[in-house]
Amino acid sequence: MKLILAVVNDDDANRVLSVLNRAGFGATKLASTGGYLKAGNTTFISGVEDDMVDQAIALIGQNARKRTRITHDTTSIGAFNTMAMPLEIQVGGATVFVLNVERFEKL
Ligand code: 2BA
Repeated sequence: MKLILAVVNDDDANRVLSVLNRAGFGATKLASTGGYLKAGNTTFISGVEDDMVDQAIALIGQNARKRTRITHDTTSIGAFNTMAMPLEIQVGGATVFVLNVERFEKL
């Protein structure tokens, strides 16, 4: 068994959860915050059998869109001045980790 951790945009979270559930995958939805943008996102935890991992990842990928965000990076000018420079970054569709599960119990 594997544990999938998938970080997706909040706007895609309900659609991702629906397709996972419809396909028979159990999932837990957690509210999370991206460390870089410091904006809300959603992290799914899903325990899946080894031979189902690719299907779960495909469903997540098909339902999580890439987005462009503008952030403001602070740049130093000389010793004292700083100014916020607009910076375009691409976020998502999904950041996915797959971990081995040593033991799985429902008690
Ligand atoms: P954030 O950390 O808020 O990152 C949002 C987007 O900002 C990232 O999109 C990436 O395009 C950009 N970014 C992140 N760190 C950067 C940096 N040091 N310099 C320049 N740009 C940077 P994604 O890569 O699609 O990541 C989306 C979210 O997935 C992240 O939100 C974070 O919550 C999670 N994530 C991404 N990589 C991760 C990792 N290695 N470990 C844990 N969580 C991760």
